[in-house]
Amino acid sequence: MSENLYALITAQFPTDPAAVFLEVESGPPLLYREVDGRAARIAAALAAHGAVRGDRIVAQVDKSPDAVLLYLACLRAGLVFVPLNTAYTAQEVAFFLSDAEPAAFVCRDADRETAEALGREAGIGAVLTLGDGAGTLLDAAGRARPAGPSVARRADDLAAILYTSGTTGRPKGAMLTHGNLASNALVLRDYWGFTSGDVLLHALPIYHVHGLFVALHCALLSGARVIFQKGFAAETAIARLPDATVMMGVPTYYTRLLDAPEFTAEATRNVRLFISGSAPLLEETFAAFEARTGKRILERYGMTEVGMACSNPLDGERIAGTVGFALPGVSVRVADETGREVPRGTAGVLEMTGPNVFAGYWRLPEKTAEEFRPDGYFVSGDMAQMDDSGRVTIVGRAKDLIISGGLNVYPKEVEQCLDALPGVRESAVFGVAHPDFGEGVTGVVVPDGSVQLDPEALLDSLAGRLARFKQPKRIVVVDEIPRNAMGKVQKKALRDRYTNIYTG
Ligand code: MCA
Ligand code: AMP
Repeated sequence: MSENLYALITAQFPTDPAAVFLEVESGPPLLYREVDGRAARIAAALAAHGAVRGDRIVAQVDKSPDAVLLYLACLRAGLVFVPLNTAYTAQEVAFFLSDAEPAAFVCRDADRETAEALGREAGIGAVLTLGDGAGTLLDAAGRARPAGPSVARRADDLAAILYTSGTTGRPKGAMLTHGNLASNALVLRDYWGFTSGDVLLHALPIYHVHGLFVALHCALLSGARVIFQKGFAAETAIARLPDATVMMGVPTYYTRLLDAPEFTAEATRNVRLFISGSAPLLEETFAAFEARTGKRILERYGMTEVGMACSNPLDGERIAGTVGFALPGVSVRVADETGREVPRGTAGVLEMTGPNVFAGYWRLPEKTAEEFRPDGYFVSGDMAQMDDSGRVTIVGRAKDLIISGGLNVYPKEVEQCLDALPGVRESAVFGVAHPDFGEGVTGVVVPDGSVQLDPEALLDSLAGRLARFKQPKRIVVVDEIPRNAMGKVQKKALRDRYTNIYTG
C-alpha cells in the first residue's frame, strides 16, 4: 500500500461537493473537490519539464492557493518540495539552488529574469513562474492532461526539504519524509481536536513548517475550512476572527493583536483554540490575552527537523511559560551533554525521537551524525526542564540562535556578511528583547580604521546580501568586542549591555 502523504490527505476530503478548502480575500474559493484535478495538472506540467519522482522542486512563490496546489502536486508526483522564504535575496537563493540541485525552480513572475540567471548558473533544467499568463507553470498545467493517480511512496521516501540555517552560517536542508509529515499531522489533528466543523484563520507564511505543515495538514486531514490570508496584519485578522474557530500564530501575532484596541473578547467569541509556537510566548502575553478574551493560548514547541514535539493540552491545564507534554508517539527527554537523562526539574538539553524526527540533513551525513545520540535521539539545542508530570519548560538555548518574529537568524551568517564589508575589522551579532519581534537582531562592529563607519551605510550594504529579517535592527560601532580568557566572544555581556536598546 502506498504511504504517500497525498493519498492519506485526499482520503480525508469531505464528500460534500460544496466543501471549501481555502477561502481567499478576493477571488473564488478553492473547493476540496477541485484539489486533486488541479494538483494532477500541475504534476503533469512538472513532468513535462522533465521532473521525475525523487527530484527536488524549489519554490520561492507568494502565498496563494496555487502555491498550496504546487506543494500538493509535488507530493502527488513523488517530487521533493523545497519551499524558500520569499524574503531571501538572489544571493541566498543561489546557494539553495546549487545545494538542492532541483529539476525545476518555480518563482514569482516579478523574479523571472533574476531566477533565469540563477537557474543558468546552477544548471537547472527548468525555471518556471507560478503566474497564470502565457508560458507559466499554471498555463502549462491548464493545457496538460492530468497525471495518473498519485505516485506510490514509502513512509521513508522524501516529501520535502526545508532549509534551516546553522551555527556555522551554512544552511542545512532538513529532509522530511512522507512518514514524518503524516505521523505528526495525524497526531496534531487529533490532539487539538480538529473536525470538519473547524474554520482555521491562516495568516502564516507557507514556506515554513508552522504555516505549511502544522496549519495546513490539520485542516486537510479534517476537511476543515481555511480563511487563507496573504500574511499577518492585525486589522485583517481581527476582521475575520469572528468567522474562525482556530487560529495559529507566532507570539508576535498575539502581541500585535493585543496592541489593537478593536481586538476584543467579542471578536474571538467563536474561536475555540488559539495556538502559539515557533518562539517563546511571554507569560505576560499569555496573561494579557486571557484578561482581554477570557481564552488561554495553547503553546506548543517544535522544530523544522522534528515538526511538533510538545504541546499544552487541549482539555487539561495550559500553563504559561511551558510547552506542555511530549505529543503521543514522540519521546522527549532532558539530558546532559553526553545524552544521559538528568533528574526531573534540572535543566539540560531537550532531545527527542519518534516517527516525526527527520531523516537527516541533505547531503551532510557527518553533520547529521553529530546531532543524533547513538540511541537515536535528536539533540535540539534548546535548553529545557521537565517536571515530575512530564511537563516541559524551555529555559534557554544551547545554540547561538536569535528568533525574530518567529524567524530564525543565526548570528554567524550575519557576522560573516558584516565582516566582509569594507572598514569592518570584526563584528558580533546577538539578540536583545524587542517589543514586536520578541528578539531584535543587534550587531556591534569594530572598525579597521580604513574608513569612517556609519551604521546606516552598513545596513544599506547588507540589503542585497541578507534577507531583511536577518539584518540587524541596530548596529553600534564599538572599539572592541568583549571576549573571555579563551578569546571567545561574550555574547551574554553584549546582551546585558544592550538589553534596553529597543525597550528604552
Ligand atoms: C519582517 N521583518 C522582520 C520580520 N518579518 N524583521 C524581523 N523579524 C521578522 N520576523 C521586517 C520587514 O522586512 C520590515 O522591514 C519590517 O521588519 C517590518 O515589516 P512588517 O510589515 O511589520 O513585517 P510583517 O510583514 O508584519 O512580518 C512580521 C511577521 C512575519 C508578521 C511577524 O515575520 C511573520 O509572519 N513571521 C512568522 C514566521 C513563521 O512562520 N515562523 C515559523 C517558522 P522594513 O520595513 O525595515 O523594510 S517554523 C518554526 O519555527 C518551528 C517549526 C515551529 O515551532 O513552528
Ligand atoms: P525552526 O528551526 O525554524 O524550526 O525553529 C525551531 C526553534 O524554534 C526551536 O529549536 C526553538 O528554539 C524555537 N521554538 C519553537 N517553538 C517554541 C516555543 N513554544 N517556545 C520556545 N521556543 C520555541
